[in-house]
Amino acid sequence: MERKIINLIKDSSRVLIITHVNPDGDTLGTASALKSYIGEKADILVQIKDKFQFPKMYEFLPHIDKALNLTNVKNEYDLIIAVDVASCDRIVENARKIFDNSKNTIVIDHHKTNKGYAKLNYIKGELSSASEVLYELFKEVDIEITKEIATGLYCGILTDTGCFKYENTTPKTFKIASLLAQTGINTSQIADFCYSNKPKNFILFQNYLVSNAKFCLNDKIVYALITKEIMNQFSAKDEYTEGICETLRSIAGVEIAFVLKEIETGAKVSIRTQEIDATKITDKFNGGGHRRAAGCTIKLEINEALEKLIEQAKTLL
Ligand SMILES: [Mn+2]
Repeated sequence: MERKIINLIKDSSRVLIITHVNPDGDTLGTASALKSYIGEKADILVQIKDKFQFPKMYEFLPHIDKALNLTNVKNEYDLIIAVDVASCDRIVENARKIFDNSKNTIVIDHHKTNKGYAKLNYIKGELSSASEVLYELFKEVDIEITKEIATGLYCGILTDTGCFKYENTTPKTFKIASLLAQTGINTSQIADFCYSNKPKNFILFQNYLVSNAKFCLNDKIVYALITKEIMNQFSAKDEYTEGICETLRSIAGVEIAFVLKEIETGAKVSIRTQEIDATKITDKFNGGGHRRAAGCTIKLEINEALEKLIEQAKTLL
């Protein structure tokens, strides 16, 4: 399989690497590393939709500055490779047409839910990140991991494991990270690019929400409400809400953390838990996710949605 993929890359004259819509550090890091390997004949496509903005912290990744977007990508490729793209719904608009009409397609991914929608599917659900999957692929066929390739792969692994904190972090993840570090990349600088590069209002907005969080049920439940008014007050972008729920869950004694964000159709909910299965809450509202991190949308006014969530949470505590 690995050989087949590498041969297909070698035999193609124009390659398009597609990252998932509204990209993160894993999809961008993996794309960057893959482009570093393939070289000139490959382009990266970054898809941005709705009010999402390109996450500036990843601008340090090799080749990302020259990435194409949905408006300037053309149908001129004989091989398309989707990286970290769990399903073809995560390829949108004209990019989807280009993908569907392409002679050859490859998926490189680590999402357990990925059913394999390409002609060649290289999916390893047990690995932490798409970057770890690409590392495995390179290793299988003895491709040399240059410093430039390592930069992208390290970024993908670092961000998708939450700095080696999440349950997807295995002894193998550390081993790969160590091998990547041995290429001479500056791991502390990469971490700084990814995590210590936040806009002022991002920190002020998050601190405001944490300081104004409310507790109930003997501090077992904590919640923060993000109204449109608060968003405006801090000129907050959508990505500014990232990480608040984790911060709230990290309080000792807290079992369930909720973050509710006011949207046009009601409330967008993030849930983080300690022992309780978060999907037992989101199932009730047609949401989903993982055992300790899940989400849903509730078509109610934000305070009413909160009431429903607490009601459901009480049955589990
Ligand atoms: Mn990923």
